[in-house]
Amino acid sequence: MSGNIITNAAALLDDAAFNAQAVDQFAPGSFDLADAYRIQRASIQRRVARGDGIRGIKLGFTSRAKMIQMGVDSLIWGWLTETMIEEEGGFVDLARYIHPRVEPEVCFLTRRTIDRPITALEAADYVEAVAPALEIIDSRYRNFKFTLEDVVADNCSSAGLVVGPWSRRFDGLGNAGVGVTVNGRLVLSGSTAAILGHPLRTLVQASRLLSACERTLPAGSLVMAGAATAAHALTPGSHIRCDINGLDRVEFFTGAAS
Ligand code: OOG
Ligand code: MG
Repeated sequence: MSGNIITNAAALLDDAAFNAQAVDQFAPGSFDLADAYRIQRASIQRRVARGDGIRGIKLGFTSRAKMIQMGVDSLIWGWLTETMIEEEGGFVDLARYIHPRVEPEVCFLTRRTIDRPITALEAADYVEAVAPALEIIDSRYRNFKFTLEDVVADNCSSAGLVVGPWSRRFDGLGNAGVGVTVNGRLVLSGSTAAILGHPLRTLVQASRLLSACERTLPAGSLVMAGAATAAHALTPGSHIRCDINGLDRVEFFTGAAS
């Protein structure tokens, strides 16, 4: 694919995110997966050029529930930046988003630079702390409709994240109950076991994906492990809370409809 097409697709998706305006998916076969990651990288570089900073990475489709909801069955990854971080316990302005959905996640804070493929046995050693988190995903494609290549180019629908209190309690993380309530009503429930069998395995996958594209992740980065359940559409005037057994809880509010 010519560099020009990559630059143009990156600009289109970056503008769509910046202006919270949906765009059509690309015509099937417009680009392959390798080019989709090039488009993703180029769109993130535009953010960075505006003064945004890289804070870590996210994994997507690490659970069957997510793969089934979105009809995509490969693990994907994208970048998390400073401006995506929403205040825990605060108000999230939905006007910043197109058609936001929320999903429960486990977030890791890394303790060492990930600069090579690591094994499952090593994974815990790379973690400084773990927190319950809520990811706000917001596909830039109309109707949240995309192919694997489309969603990768769109930085895996990354839009916002709310990270709860950090903890160093890792036992129980392999099979912890996960519940999301909206205005006190349970809307999503599952287990962290749904995330590749154990959320720590996402670090193994992340290390392989990073190595494959010759990138490293510095210590002190965030790694979002991917949702344990399907995602839930966000509406104004809501209190969203996620509880993960053995970890704390994480919550935020959406503002009133304007
Ligand atoms: C793509 C992002 C997937 C996850 O946790 O699996 C993801 C999407 O569903 O729009 O963030
Ligand atoms: Mg997610």
